[in-house]
Amino acid sequence: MINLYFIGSAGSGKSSLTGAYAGWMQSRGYDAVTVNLDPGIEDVPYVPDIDIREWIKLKDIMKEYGVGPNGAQIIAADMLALNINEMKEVLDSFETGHVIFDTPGQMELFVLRQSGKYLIDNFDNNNSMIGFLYDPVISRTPSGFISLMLQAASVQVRFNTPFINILTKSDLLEEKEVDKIINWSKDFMELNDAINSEVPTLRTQLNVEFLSALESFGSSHTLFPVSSTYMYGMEDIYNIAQQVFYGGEDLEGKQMEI
Ligand SMILES: Nc1nc2c(ncn2[C@@H]2O[C@H](COP(=O)(O)OP(=O)(O)OP(=O)(O)O)[C@@H](O)[C@H]2O)c(=O)[nH]1
Ligand SMILES: [Mg+2]
Repeated sequence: MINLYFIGSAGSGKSSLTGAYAGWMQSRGYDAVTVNLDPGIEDVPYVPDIDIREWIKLKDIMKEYGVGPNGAQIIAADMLALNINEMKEVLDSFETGHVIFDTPGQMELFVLRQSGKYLIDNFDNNNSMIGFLYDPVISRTPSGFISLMLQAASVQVRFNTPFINILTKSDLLEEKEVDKIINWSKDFMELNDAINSEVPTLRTQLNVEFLSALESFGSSHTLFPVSSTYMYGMEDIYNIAQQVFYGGEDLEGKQMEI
């Protein structure tokens, strides 16, 4: 079983991608289960098979603890850990090959507080993978792009699982802009030139060594452009997951054939 967690800054497209990717998988005849881990979500762009709101509701927490929405999010994040066993039981009943997790909007609550890590570890860390989402609007400038790289690195340090970097909503960018961003992810000299022309004063602080440290840190930073609206790039996510866990053999595809 592969557990894929979509993690990214608020509004980066996690919920839409969860729905789009699950839909793509189902259209190919692959089995996939979706899990909503965001207790504050209101309009879910898919029908979650498992939904944290069955156990935790943000509005109830606000009432019970007399806190606002932000305080309630923190309490909800900590409460997540208490419901893991029950969620796991429901999940086991699906007997599925793929589980797609939509994580909460406030990324740091899932990434930094103990319960996110506890959840990933308990849902089988050996088969977990993180899809880190790069917001296209932030990725447009070299400084924004580097900030997201740093964020991705901090998520990787925290969870230490295989990683795929995804440029979401790429339909919002022009094709040449997408190419430029993908190039930055592959060629650090280009990114270095770009940041130096954007912010010349950074030349001394944020130099080639800094970028190459980031480069050597991750196995790969290559970004894969996707669009949940136009349903493209889904195959890349699937192929990477197959490669990471089954060495490139499409085992699930084979099972389908049998
Ligand atoms: N054009 C375009 N818009 C998209 C795409 N994916 C998501 N969006 C839009 O981006 C906004 C945020 O998408 P969500 O999927 O809710 O993002 P999220 O990361 O789950 O947001 P939070 O959970 O609130 O942090 C919504 O208005 C979506 O309609 C895409 O591929 N293309
Ligand atoms: Mg969401």
